[in-house]
Amino acid sequence: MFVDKAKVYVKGGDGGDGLVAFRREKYVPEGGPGGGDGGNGGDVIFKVDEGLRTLMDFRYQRHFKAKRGIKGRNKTQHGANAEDLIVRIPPGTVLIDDDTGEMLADLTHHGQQLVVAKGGRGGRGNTRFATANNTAPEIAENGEEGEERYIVMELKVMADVGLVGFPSVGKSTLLSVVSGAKPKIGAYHFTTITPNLGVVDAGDGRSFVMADLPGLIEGAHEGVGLGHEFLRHVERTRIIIHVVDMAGSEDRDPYEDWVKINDELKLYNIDLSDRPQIVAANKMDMPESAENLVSFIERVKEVKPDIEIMPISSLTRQCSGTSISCSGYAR
Ligand SMILES: Nc1nc2c(ncn2[C@@H]2O[C@H](COP(=O)(O)OP(=O)(O)OP(=O)(O)O)[C@@H](O)[C@H]2O)c(=O)[nH]1
Ligand SMILES: [Mg+2]
Repeated sequence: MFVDKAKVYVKGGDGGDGLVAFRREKYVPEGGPGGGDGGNGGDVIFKVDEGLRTLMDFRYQRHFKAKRGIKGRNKTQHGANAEDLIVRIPPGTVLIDDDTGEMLADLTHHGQQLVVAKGGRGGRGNTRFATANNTAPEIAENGEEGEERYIVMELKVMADVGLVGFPSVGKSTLLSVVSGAKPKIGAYHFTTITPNLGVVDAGDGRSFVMADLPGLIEGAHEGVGLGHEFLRHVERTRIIIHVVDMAGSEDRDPYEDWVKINDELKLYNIDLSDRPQIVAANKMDMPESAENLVSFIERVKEVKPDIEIMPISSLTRQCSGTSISCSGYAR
């Protein structure tokens, strides 16, 4: 399963306590204060590792605590600082503070990192409290507590191409034809509930990643259906393949479908309206599709004259286009 969301608890290490101690040396009857400072607690750091692709590991391990600093020692020796705890995360992970909902970071590049919970400072030993009036202080500080919080992690699929469209228009079927992926295909809506990724071989030695996304419906930008959950994946794709059911199943009008989905994309994020888009006019094997296609092309071209419309049937694996999008399909 493709896990793309997780909630974890992080806690920086507590600082080590400062020490109250006095020097006890031969021939020095009244040794001064000698308690050292505690060491700092470790930070919890999230760091991007490009070798990771999912948040799967975070389903099993959800608590990340860095070690505490070592206590101060006598003879004014500092306790050691604790090591930071480095947690590896996949590229494309957005980190959100669960309490405030504040987005902390959007980590995309290998090696990028963020301190998600700072370790506490070590407490000062009694040596530091000595003054002219009080040369033998009996006080020392405790180490500060490490920061703690819950963090929501969201992985945005990093794919070159994203398949968008209403439910049941054939997005998963398309992915299964052009890549080795085996997504679930069903005649009912919302068959796909988490994104599926497939690698498409372009035939010239190059390949790209295609993401089959769950179906969108009207109001998705406000969270209707499975709304936001999926739209955020679309944001990360370089090209959108907009799959439209040309048969107009369930009394739908292919042109209206196309307009509605584009509206949802735009309302969610205005930038998505400029994202390159190819229309896959699917289900061309159905009897009513040919006629629908003619008026569809006419109406779409009025709005977007340059858009590429590719008539296909994922069922019979036929494609009447000429570009590489037809690989895997008979012409
Ligand atoms: N006739 C015909 N049926 C198709 C074609 N492509 C897909 N289907 C059928 O349409 C139905 C939905 O296909 P899916 O690929 O699951 O559709 P989807 O867009 O991924 O649907 P969701 O995951 O629910 O959003 C299935 O019954 C498919 O067999 C096609 O080209 N022609
Ligand atoms: Mg699907």
